[in-house]
Amino acid sequence: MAIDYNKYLRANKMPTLWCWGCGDGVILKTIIRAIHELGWNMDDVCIVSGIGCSGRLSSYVDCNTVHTTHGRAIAYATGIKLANPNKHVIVVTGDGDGLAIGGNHTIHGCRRNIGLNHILINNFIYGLTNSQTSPTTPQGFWTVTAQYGNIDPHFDAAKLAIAAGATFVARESVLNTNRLEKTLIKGFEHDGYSFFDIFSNCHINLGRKNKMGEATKMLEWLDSKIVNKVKYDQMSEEERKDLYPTGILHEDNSRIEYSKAYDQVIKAAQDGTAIDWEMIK
Ligand SMILES: Cc1ncc(C[n+]2csc(CCOP(=O)(O)OP(=O)(O)O)c2C)c(N)n1
Repeated sequence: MAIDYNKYLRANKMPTLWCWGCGDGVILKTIIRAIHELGWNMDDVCIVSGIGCSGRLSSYVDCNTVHTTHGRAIAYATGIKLANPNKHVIVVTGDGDGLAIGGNHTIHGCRRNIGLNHILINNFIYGLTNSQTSPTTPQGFWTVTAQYGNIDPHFDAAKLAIAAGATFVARESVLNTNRLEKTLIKGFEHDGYSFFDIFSNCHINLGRKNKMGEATKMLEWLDSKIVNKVKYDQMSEEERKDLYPTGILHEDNSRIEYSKAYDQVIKAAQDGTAIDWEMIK
């Protein structure tokens, strides 16, 4: 049955402030589809976001929402999850928000394995502030802060999340929303830190300033950068160069979710119950 999106969106915030065709809108719609499919009660959902075009996303959804400060969304979300361990907490950040100014928070959220669903909208640029270099900007690209072309090597956000300890790590793009929806559902159901590196288009502040004059050119560029993990795994090192695998890249169900471990600390403080280190380690 068709989804009644009005049930999920704040009518008084429409239309969105995003540029026409921005991937943020595609991701917003897909998050709603995933929540709908899971049958979550919106009173049990909290969406926390930082600052950036991506940060606007929380304002558009009719549930508990917090539009926080730049780079600090994970810190707010951690507090919300610890106080409400049974709620579904979704965090939305940009690549600048979640990997530059907020990079530390992302690393330590992953390390703790706290049950957050971290959607990193990776558009390879600081979009809101008009094209400054971000940690994922490809080398050679023009940005306001790299007028001769960006020389900085870029971060692989998914590899970073895996190395830091996230127990569900996936990469998808706005080009395939069916896959994106399925992956979001799997990650939302995961009990631990779920990290989604979602490749998105910013055809206005990245594409058209980098010889991709039409919006579709930026989508074609995105398409040329990704390959399904199954195919990627069969490729040689040489063939993999400059390509990113998509799909679920890492899943580990062996570690305790952080708010469950924290619950033991609360009990220890309240009535002296000994912490079960077997469970925690
Ligand atoms: C502490 C602080 N530093 C800088 C800014 C300015 N600022 C706002 S958004 C932003 C970057 C946004 O880029 P990104 O996180 O990649 O998100 P996008 O807009 O591309 O979605 C910056 C630097 C700010 N609001 N607060």
